[in-house]
Order: sequence, then C-alpha cells, then structure tokens
Amino acid sequence: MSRLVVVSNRVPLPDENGNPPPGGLAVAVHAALRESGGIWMGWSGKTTGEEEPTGLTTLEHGKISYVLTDLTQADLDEYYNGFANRVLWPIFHCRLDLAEYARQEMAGYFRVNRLFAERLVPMLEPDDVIWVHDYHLIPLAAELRKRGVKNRIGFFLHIPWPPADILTALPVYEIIMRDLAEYDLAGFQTDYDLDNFVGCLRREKWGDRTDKNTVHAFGHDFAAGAYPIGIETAEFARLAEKAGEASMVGEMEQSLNGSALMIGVDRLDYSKGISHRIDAFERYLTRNPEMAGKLTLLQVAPHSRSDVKEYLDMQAQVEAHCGRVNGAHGTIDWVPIRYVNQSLTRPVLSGLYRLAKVGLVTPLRDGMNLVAKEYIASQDPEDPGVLVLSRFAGAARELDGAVFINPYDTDQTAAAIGRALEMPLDERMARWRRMMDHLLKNDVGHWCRSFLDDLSEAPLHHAAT
Ligand code: ADQ
Repeated sequence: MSRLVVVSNRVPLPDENGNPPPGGLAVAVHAALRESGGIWMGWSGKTTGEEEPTGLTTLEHGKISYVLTDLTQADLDEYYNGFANRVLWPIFHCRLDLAEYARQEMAGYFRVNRLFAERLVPMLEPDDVIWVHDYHLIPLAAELRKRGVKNRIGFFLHIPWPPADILTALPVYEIIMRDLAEYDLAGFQTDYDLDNFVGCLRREKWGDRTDKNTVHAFGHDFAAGAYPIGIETAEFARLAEKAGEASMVGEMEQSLNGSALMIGVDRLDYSKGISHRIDAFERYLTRNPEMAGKLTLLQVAPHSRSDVKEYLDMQAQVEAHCGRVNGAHGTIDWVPIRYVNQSLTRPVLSGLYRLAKVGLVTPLRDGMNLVAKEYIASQDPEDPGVLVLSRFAGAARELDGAVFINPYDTDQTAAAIGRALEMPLDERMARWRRMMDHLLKNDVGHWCRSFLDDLSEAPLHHAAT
C-alpha cells in the first residue's frame, strides 16, 4: 500500500495519545493516514521575523509524521490573510464586491506554495500518493511538478467553484486553471461546482469533458469529480443522544422557560448569511406578534479571520443587528436572539442541535455546510426538528427533506420558519429519516475512501513525461 501525504494550510495535531482532534475531516483523514502511514504537512501557526529563516518541525506519532513549517509575518499577510482570504475566498463565493486584489499578495501566495513544495520534495518517496486540500494551495502540484515530482497528486476544494463570469474577474485566473490541471484528480463538493469548473475550461477553449469524470485540458487528461464531504454521522447521533448529560444543554433548556428554540451555528463569515437570517427572524416576529416570548433564536458564531478587515466590519454589523432586534422586540423577561461568540464542544453542540425545533442554515453561498448535516444527525428520531436550508449551500444537493429557502428572499425565509414550527410530526419524521439514511451511508469515511480510490485510478499524465 502506498504512503499517503496530506497537505493543508493547517494541520489538526493529535493529542499525546495520538488521537486526532474532534472534527470529521481530521478524524477521517487520520484514519486513512494510520492505515497507510505517511505525512501531514502544513503551516505551524507560528510566524518568524523577516530576517530569520523559517523553522520546520517534525513530530512523529506511530506511522504518521506531522511536518510543520513556520511562515514569516509577510508570508502570512500576503498568502493567508491577503490572496487566499481577501481574493480567492470572496471571488469563489461570488462576492466580487469584497475582493481586494493586490499583485504583491498574489506573489506571496505563490511564494508560500513554492516554500511548501521545496520542503516537501526531499521527504517524498516514489510511490507516495499526495492529497492537497483547499484554495490556499492550488499551485502546489505545479510547483511539485517543476521539481520533478511524478507521484499521483489529488486536490480537494472545500469551497464552491464559481461560474466563468465570476472567475474571470480574478486577474490570474488562467494560472489558477492551469495549476489545477496539474493534479491527477481535482475534487469538488458538488456536481454544480464541477460543472462550473468545466464551464470555465470550455469558455476559454482550454478543454472539456471527455467522459463523466475525465477532463481533457491544456493538452492532457485528468480526472475531475464531485465528492460531497460528509460528517461522522453515527458519532454525532450518539453524542446527541447522551447530550442531556452536558450541563450546559440542561441549563439552556431550563432558561428557555418553555419557549421553542431555533439554532444557527456558523463561523462569523459573510458567506454564511447571518444578517439575512436575523432579518427573516425579525420579519417572522413582526408578522406573528403572538409568538413574542414563545420562540428564541440561539446564534452561535465564533469569531473568524479577525485580521481581515471585511470580517471585523461584519462582526460589528452582526452585533449591532442582534442588539437592534432585541431592543425592538424583546421584553423584560424574553430576549429574542441569544448571540454567543464562543466555541462549543461537540457534545454541547450536538445537544443544542437536538434541543432546537428548527435549524436555520442560510448561507449566501457555501461549499457544503457541515452544520446542516450535524443538525440532522443530532435529532431525536421520535421527535425530529426541521432543517431550513439555503438552496445555495452544497448540502442542499443532498438533503432533500429540508425546507428550502432563498436567503435573499426575507419573506420566504420568514414563512419557512412558520412552516417548520407548524410541521406535523409524521411529516417531520419522514423528511428526517430520508436525510438521516443518506447521511449514514455517505459519511466522512465514505468521502475519504471514494476520493482516494478514484485518485489511485486516475489517469497518470505525468508518469511518462
Ligand atoms: P466552514 O466554512 O468552516 O468550512 P462548515 O461546513 O459549516 O463551514 O463547518 C463548520 C464546522 O465548524 C462545523 O463542523 C461546526 O460544527 C463547527 N463549528 C461552527 N461553530 C462552532 C462553535 N461555535 N463551536 C464549535 N464548533 C463550531 C469549509 C467550507 C464549507 C465546507 C467545509 C468542509 O466553507 O462549505 O462544508 O469546509 O469541507
């Protein structure tokens, strides 16, 4: 069996016993690494001064080596905060208005990808299979190829791939497309993202599909497919069933005083549609004044990317928005929106999902959205809640028992909240069962195995050159 080499911006390090941190992706990829042995490489989280050489640390746990590279502050500002999070993230989420393109930051992005390649090459063995994750590292395969690496290299994009009209606003879109074609397998979250990718190739006459999962572009064939990421479904269901034991969940239930709970859980990111959700909740309260005191929205939103200006602006906007709705609609013994920036443990999160009659997942665009899946996995089979889900989340392509909304349509989302709250038990159970069966079959282990199986069979266009 070939060794697996995983590369991602950050590395989820295991605890002292070698157990991976919680989180579906970390657990599934660690399971694959444990079986084959290998390397997980990424940024250490440390920055050094401009004049110092950046350090490289290797930690060994059983058959896995964790290789952690430091970056300079300039690397971090240009590669991560700059090009990745202020250019690629907004453009790939169709937010051209928020993209701040700067050539210097782009140079930093390619420089860090070169650094990763230089550091990885001496560790590689001829049979290693390399799996690169996400938009921070699109040029990595091209940099490895330039250094003579002929191994199988796969790439998985966790965020959406935009339509050609949007992508072409990125000044270096041709380089990004060519770099992606250096992989043996390019994986996307949904068919829609894959179609957008092929549509970009077709628009520029650079290539096209030759069959369902093979693309011919820039003079060679490579595999491209949709691999919708899953969660640890059974584990979430198990945690949620025991969740009553978590004191925070009991305290929450008690403090609701009989009021029904709706839940939103998101990294504080403008792609998640948090303000649109608050607007819809307010619209619902205005239309249904008899619900005052009878319905509470818990919005859990840990701060994210606080070094990026657009995120700081958004934090202030959401705080002000919650305050305004609470001031206008709250009473002395009821606060309509409970807004918390805390990170919660998985047992607590699963318990809160289970307590909530409605899960509100309203992104304006999202690669997948794992919260939607976690909400379903956490429900009580005898009395499940209802998922209200944006049609712009990748998860909408799979979770066909949700109540779908367009988050830009405030009236529709407000009506969906009412519909979810009033839905009869038999309909809730039937919808939930359908989604849960799908999630049990298509969990994160399945995702990981199908990607790696297809990578092992992908056409190898670099082997002969
Ligand atoms: P994210 O944009 O981070 O991921 P998402 O898929 O929703 O979005 O995953 C968030 C994860 O963080 C979930 O597992 C959730 O439970 C957890 N989380 C959120 N708030 C939390 C809190 N307060 N405390 C503890 N945990 C919390 C990117 C893409 C997504 C894609 C994933 C995986 O943007 O579209 O689904 O990668 O591919």
